[in-house]
Amino acid sequence: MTNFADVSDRLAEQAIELPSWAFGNSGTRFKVFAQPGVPRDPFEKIADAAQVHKYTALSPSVALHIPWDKVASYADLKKHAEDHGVALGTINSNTFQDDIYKLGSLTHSDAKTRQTAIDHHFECIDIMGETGSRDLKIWLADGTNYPGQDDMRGRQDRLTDSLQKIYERIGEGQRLVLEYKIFEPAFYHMDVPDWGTSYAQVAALGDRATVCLDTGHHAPSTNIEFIVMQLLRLGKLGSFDFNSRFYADDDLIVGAADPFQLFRIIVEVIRGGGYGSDGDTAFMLDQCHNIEDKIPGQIRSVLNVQEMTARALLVDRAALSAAQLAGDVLAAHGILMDAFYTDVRPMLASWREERGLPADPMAAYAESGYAASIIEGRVGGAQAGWGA
Ligand code: RM4
Ligand code: MN
Repeated sequence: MTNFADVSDRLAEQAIELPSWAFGNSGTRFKVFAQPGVPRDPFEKIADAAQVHKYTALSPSVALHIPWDKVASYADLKKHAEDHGVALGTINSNTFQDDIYKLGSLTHSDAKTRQTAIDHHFECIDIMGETGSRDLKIWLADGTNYPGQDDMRGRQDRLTDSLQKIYERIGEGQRLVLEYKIFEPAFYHMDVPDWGTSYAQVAALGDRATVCLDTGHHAPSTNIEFIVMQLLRLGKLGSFDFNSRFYADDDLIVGAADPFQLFRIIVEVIRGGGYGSDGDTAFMLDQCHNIEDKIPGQIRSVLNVQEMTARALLVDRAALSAAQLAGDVLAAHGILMDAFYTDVRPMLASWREERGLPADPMAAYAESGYAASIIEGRVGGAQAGWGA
């Protein structure tokens, strides 16, 4: 197997973007449990996200969701982020919470409604100019609940047209990233349900349009690493939304439900040239911490990604290729499993210490007193959550 020492520099290339919304209150359609100390505005969300980076050096940027993270001055928010040692990252659009979008946004049959949704994306692109963000990420809730409700073909054609208009505004050095999701909130059909649809749409746009793969957005038992391989092969894997799931879009801590799947995905990212300085596939989290504390929830998540990345980097590629070419099924499988079963936690603890980081970021955060300080300090105002 590859030595840990040989991969330690590659681990330093890791950057995992955090979602601002992971720090606000969230829940299910049954209940949102408020937590004391939760941020009341985007500035406080950034401050919390910076804590994750402080203890792990893994999360140098924070994604914003518009309008949830609307502020009077994005220059001030950018400066605030930089003062806290992080940058502002992907801008996520939101056309899933306004009444006018009940029957769709970019796919809506009414041209005025479509234009309102397109204008929202123009606003997001303007914000990207101010925040210095590279990516506009689009996830659409568009779809139908009943067979016959609307013309799926017409909706797809309108989507192409709307995306084209948005893409024309995307600047040099910026990207449009289109996320897919199999179902929810629409239950009969989604207008962007799978990677193939997302790929077809972004391929028609051009080089600066790519696909976002959210690991919670597939049917159970989908071979996600195959999709990773294919999109990288096609040069279209723009980003990941990492989270884990037992059933549907559970948005649980990355690697909690199936660490082996996370390993297999990262193996393919590395194989396909999407990791670190090899490529430009962005690693992001898209999670909600409904019952656990949010900052440690995010620390745990980035550490899980780092752990599986370390194991994936340990795969002896040369030996694996040789075994594959020789048709040695069991040897090839064994080489992969040797890396997966390696407990890299002690090595990563030393790796952190060598870089002036705490060996145990979870413990260091717990001992820091930050949680008590935000509970004490953030009184009054309205806590952030979905829709705020
Ligand atoms: C969606 C999708 C998007 C995220 C929203 C909050 O299910 O995963 O990426 O922005 O949720
Ligand atoms: Mn997502």
